[in-house]
Amino acid sequence: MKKLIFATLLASILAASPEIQGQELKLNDLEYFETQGINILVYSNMFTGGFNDEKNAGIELIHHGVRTAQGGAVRLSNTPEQWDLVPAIPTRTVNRESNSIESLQKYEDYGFDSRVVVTAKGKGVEISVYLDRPVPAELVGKAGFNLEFLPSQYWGKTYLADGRLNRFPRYVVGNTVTKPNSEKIKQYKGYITSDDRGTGHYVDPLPLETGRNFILASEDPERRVKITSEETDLMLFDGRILAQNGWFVVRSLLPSEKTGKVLSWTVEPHAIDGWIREPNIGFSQVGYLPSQPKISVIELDKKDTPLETASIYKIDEQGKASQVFSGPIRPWGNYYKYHYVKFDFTPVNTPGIYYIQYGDLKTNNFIIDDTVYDKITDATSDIWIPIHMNHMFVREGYRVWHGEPFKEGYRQAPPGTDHFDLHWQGPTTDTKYKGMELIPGLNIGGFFDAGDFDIETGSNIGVVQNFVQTWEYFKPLRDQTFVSQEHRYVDLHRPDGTPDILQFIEHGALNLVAQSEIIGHMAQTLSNSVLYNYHHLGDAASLTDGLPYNPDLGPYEVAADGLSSGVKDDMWAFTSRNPGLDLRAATMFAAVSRALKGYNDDLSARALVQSKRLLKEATELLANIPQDNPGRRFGGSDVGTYLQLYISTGEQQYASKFQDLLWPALERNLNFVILTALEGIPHMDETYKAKLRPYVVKYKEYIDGLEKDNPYGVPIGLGNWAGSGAVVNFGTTVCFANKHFPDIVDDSHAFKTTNWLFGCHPYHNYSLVATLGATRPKEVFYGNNRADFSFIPGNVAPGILFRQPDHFENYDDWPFLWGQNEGTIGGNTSYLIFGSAFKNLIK
Ligand SMILES: [Ca+2]
Ligand SMILES: [Ca+2]
Ligand SMILES: [Ca+2]
Repeated sequence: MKKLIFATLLASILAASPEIQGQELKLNDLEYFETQGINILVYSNMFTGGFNDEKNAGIELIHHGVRTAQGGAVRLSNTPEQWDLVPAIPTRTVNRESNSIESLQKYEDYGFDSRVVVTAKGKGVEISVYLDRPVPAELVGKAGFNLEFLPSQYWGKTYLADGRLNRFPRYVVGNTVTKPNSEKIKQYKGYITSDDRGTGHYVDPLPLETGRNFILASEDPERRVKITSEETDLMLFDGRILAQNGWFVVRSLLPSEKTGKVLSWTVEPHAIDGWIREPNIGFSQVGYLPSQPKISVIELDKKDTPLETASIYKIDEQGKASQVFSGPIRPWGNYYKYHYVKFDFTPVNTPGIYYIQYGDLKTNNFIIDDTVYDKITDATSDIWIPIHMNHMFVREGYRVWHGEPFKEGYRQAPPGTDHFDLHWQGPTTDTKYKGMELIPGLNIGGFFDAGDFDIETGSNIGVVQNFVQTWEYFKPLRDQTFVSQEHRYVDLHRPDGTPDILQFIEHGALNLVAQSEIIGHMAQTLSNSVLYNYHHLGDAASLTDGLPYNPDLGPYEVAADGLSSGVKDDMWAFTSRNPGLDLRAATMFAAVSRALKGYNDDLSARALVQSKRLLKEATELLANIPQDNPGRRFGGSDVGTYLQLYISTGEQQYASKFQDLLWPALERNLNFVILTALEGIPHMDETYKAKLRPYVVKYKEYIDGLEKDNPYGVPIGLGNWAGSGAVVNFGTTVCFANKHFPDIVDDSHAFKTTNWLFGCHPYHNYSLVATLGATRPKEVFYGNNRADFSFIPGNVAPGILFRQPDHFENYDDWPFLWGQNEGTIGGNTSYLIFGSAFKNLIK
């Protein structure tokens, strides 16, 4: 009876509420369709072309706070991959009268134009495709309209196709056919993403279902979407058949020989009545020092009403929780999509286990103790970095992370090569080697770039410089890794009597010295020659067959002596000379020479020889570059290069050059250059430090300005690669500024960086570092084990990615967006410096 009264009461409330009746999608001021719980974006984010289809563009759906669909566009295949063609979208017109957004989509290779119009229609949108001329004959049966759904948000859930019951598969299992390559739509720049094993056929997935009415996830009100199509069949495909980063694709083919409105879908995402996004309570998952500032930033739905107070509970040894602190919630304001408030619990300073209670929500536990930061770099230095040692066999306990990669070495990249990872080989080789000739001796040392397996020379130079800096500033003697260059063997968690960081310096230097000695200057990169092994997921040692390519053999043939093969999979050295890069290498070699003296005297001496030679040659080459071409003048070298040259050589000319470049650079770009300026202090005289002081004062104004810019007080990047790197750099700068100018920059600002990295940031509150110290680190990263939805400990994710026009995001159930989840050797060694400087600061 009681229940009945309640239900009647509820019904009358519902009937009276205009909120609940008015769930129609509206075109808002930011030019997307919106109702509470639903955002439909129409080309707010474009296909960039750099890496083609990054699964980050097109018509997108943000459904109850999660971006669950993207890629809505006219496409030429069932389940497009990263290197499949994407349409150019030169125009996007917002029409407020008709509540619609219209775009022109062009495939220039085929002279094929279409118009996609998205119109708000009740609780959903109508998506229509218009053609002025029929689909070109070669694209009939290929051109269609696609919309892609995020597998991790739909697997395990049901879908209905014209009433037929189905379930989205957790792992890809589906049917395919093969078709002659002549029928395949060419890929970006003619590259081919798969190895057809000489069959001349490509794989084409078949649909899981076909129908006119689809309902996705009937049982889940947060994910339910209804899609209906009037004239054309809807097909559902599983994009993971061709590529592990594929999505579920809903698709209709465009009809042949028709013009006008040729396709019309209605897409209705369900909106939960009165839905309000759960607050995201940001705090440090690694914990806090008793004495440090402790401020939680709470991210709220703009429709949410902030509470007056929040509390801290302490958990005792019997597991009993009791409230030990309550404090006011203070407003900060709106920042993009959400509203932010802060909760300061600095007075809580007794070591122990705690959680935050905000209304009904309680966070997971965190620790307050003097030791919380002691281990923040251990996973990075003990695990992530050694796993990324190239040309080595890497073991950990029972597990082999990878065998010895690239035993066949590297070949000279042919002149005039334009590469898929944004490298190129100029019109000449700039070496004594001919295109495709083996360059012996390069398969030694070096670090994998990131989630891929190439050696980016510029990045490796920076990495070795980072290691030397860490060594010279902080002298970490930590030894948890066994490294045998003789056996090309690495074993984690096995001390061998040598500080690991010296072994990392040596390992990086072995490759870079080899480049300089053998090629005569620095290569741009040592990278893949074929696209199907560039996207390799798995053991790096199986990326190539380990045998040198022999043109006398047929495809896939192995020589009778077993020493060569007809597989054209060998890696290439891209060798176009860049004197700016050589200059950076010269400074790094000088630093290496200092660091390795007494540990590896031979390599130390060789590094010094290369340093002097490259310095002389690069200086001459740079002098001959026309002065009216300032962009080319430094070509990768920078202010810091001249500081390092001065530190290494003691020659006054480099100190002068450093200062000549430094002061104008500080005027132009204070925030980026000031760290280099601070690093110069121990090597310059007192007047230098005095001259630098006003810039540090200006930097302090910048730090204060960040407090007004965003609720987290750190520099937040809005680019296509999220901004942890800039936050790490900010933290390192604060540590160095505090060291030299403690009266201007106090140490409390450094905690903004640890807070951000360890969980106090938008979208969720997980630690962005795959580290052992956090209660709740992120669970998936874009490492080379990403297909296993896993991570490599110590990785720092780029983190919180901005999507136009107002959405911050970091998927923790989908590793495949590199701009959110990939860690790089450059970024992770920068984190090593920050962590070391930070631990030094709090000592
Ligand atoms: Ca790379
Ligand atoms: Ca060691
Ligand atoms: Ca090979």
